[in-house]
Amino acid sequence: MTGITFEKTGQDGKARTGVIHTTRGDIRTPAFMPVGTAATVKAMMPDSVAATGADVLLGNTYHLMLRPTAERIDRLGGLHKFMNWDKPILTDSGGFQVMSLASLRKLTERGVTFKSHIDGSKHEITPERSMEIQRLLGSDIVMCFDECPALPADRKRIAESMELSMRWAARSKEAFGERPGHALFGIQQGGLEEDLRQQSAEALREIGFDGYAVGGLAVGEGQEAMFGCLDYAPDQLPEDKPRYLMGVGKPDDIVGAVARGIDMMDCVLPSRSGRTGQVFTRLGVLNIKNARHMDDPRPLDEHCGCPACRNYSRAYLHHVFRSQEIISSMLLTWHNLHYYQDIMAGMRDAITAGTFAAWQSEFHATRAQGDV
Ligand code: PRF
Ligand code: ZN
Repeated sequence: MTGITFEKTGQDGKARTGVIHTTRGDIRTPAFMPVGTAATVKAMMPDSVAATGADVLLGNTYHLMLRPTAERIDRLGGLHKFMNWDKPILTDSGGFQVMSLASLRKLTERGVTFKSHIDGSKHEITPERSMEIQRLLGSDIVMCFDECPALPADRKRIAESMELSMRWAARSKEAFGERPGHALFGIQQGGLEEDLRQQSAEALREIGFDGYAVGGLAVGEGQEAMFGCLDYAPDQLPEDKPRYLMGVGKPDDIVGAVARGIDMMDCVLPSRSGRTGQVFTRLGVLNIKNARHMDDPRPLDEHCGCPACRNYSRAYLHHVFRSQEIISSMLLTWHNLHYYQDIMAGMRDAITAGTFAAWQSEFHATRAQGDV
């Protein structure tokens, strides 16, 4: 009994729709999880994040262990209370962030030691420590501790890394123990090698998890290679459990992943882009910094119901971006997150209606018109 169950309610081709029931509420799938790395989705109040349609947030072991520390968050009543978000939280396990952010990293069978990117202090994460940190944070969905090589990498390196991640997956499961109401997800690795992905899937299935992630993609291989891998990787994972593609992606990556059987995704792109002036719309991407928006009375996207589009012109958004006003990050982040959630809702409805292929054609055709 984990208290977290996945109910598949529809399927159209390989695309699935359903609900993950948790003690903190339902997660409608396909689900996009906004990233709340440092116990905040930057520039957004929690109520606003929920208003965009997000059912679940992603938090990070790596950042929170360094600052303000997992022990402090635990003393203050856990991450949900600390950041005032009462819906589900999924936490990543730390290894991937150590590899991309920390310095003086040393990887051994035991785990990884590294120096903090914040103050240079020395730390260690092992599978056992990652499970302890995620328990102290109180996240609803806990990720196994894994290692993810950057691509391209040679087959030997990918195989050894995958095998290490599978030993760490077994240690993660052991250390996680029994936690009613909390779920543990395994993470498949194996690069772009179909047989290594299959071995990884079998190892994870043997251990047994509440959900299964596809890790090790969107690490430099490009969309075509990623889709090539997603043509088989989700099929290798259990059909009756949620499948989560980690760290993806652009709107067309997300649609392509769902078409291939993925149920959950997370990415900093909509929130980070909101702060750098990059805006995702139905017609494609625009940059609000561009001078052509200076006199434009139109909203970012005529069809969007977000506060930025209902109440403000491109001219205003251009002005506040150029003036480096804080409201610029707030409005653009809100719009981007709203747009991502609109895509997810559109896909869920289309899968339920059995019209996903038509929805996908329409999605691509609208964007191909250009001239955002
Ligand atoms: N493993 C973990 N977190 C991740 C990844 C991974 O492979 C990725 C790869 N895109 C993003 N975040 N634990
Ligand atoms: Zn909008």
